[in-house]
Amino acid sequence: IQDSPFLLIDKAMAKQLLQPRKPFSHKGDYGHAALIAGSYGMMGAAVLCARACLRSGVGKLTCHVPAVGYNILQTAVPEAMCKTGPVNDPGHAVQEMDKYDTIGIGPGLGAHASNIKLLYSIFEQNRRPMVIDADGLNAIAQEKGLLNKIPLGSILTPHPKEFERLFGKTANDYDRIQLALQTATDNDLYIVLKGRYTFIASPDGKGYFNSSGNPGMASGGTGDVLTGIITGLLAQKYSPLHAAIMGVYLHGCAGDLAAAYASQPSLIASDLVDFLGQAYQSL
Ligand code: NPW
Ligand code: AMP
Ligand code: MG
Repeated sequence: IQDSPFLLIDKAMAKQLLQPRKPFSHKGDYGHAALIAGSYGMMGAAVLCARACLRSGVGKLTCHVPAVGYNILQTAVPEAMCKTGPVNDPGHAVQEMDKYDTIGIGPGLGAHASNIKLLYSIFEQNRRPMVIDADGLNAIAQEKGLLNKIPLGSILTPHPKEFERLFGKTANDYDRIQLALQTATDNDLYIVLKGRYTFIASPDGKGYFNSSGNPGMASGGTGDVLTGIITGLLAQKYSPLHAAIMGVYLHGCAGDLAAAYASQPSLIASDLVDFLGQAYQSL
């Protein structure tokens, strides 16, 4: 077991990684994150992602949403700042993206052809590790040239279907894990392959299985919450590996606490945000 490249993410590991708040710190010490998320009909994904990012402990958050989502975001998440393009523009304003500590992109963006141009622009402006999820991943699957433009050390968070769109079909779970490890190593990326036991493939060839979480989390929006948490941790200067480990553990732990408080069937993605504080407290 000692030589196994696979490690288990449990409470002890998360506890070891936890960065306590410093008494004389201020919001500038906890990073400024940007989220590029949401579209007409999927502003819920942006709201969940933003609320999770804030609850993860980020110092400041700016959400880049389409103009149609401005009132929604500002009302649902008053703690976040908000940027939009011109009214009637369905896209996201993405100037000066180098001023943030990190960026999370993808939840609820929608399947627009313009996402490809959007990602090229972000990757040109920002070379720091960032988080890519959902329709951000789908855009890379469509335009494979984007893969080697992703900032090194970035974190990709596909569910199995998104993984398949990106890297192709595999015969079984074991092959998928091997492909994730190979891809992480070849491209210097972290791949968070989501599922019952979420697997993190690290570019050094190590793999990590998360132990927290439950099937109550098989419900719309829970992945958007994970993206917000990991983005917030990256902004707080957790290394990409530690942000991914801490993120998946806290996310699953919040799910377990929510299910214990009520039930698995009734669990909704907002509950994960609401129980994130208790997940931190449990460490
Ligand atoms: P099936 O057919 O259900 O069995 P998509 P999405 C499959 C936003 N959201 N294991 C699944 O299979 C997201 O952020 C907005 C195996 C189906 O074929 C995205 O931007 C919300 N297969 C956008 O919606 C709340 C699995 O993948 C396909 C799998 C689309 O994201 C919801 C579905 O995946 C949502 O988060 C698994 N574990 N999981 C909002 N409130 O605004 C999925 N599949 O087509 O990428 O759709 O994941 O819903
Ligand atoms: P997404 O499909 O992007 O909304 O992501 C779903 C999230 O819920 C991921 O973080 C999964 O790991 C988690 N999840 C989904 N189903 C289960 C399950 N059966 N057990 C534990 N976690 C799950
Ligand atoms: Mg998702």
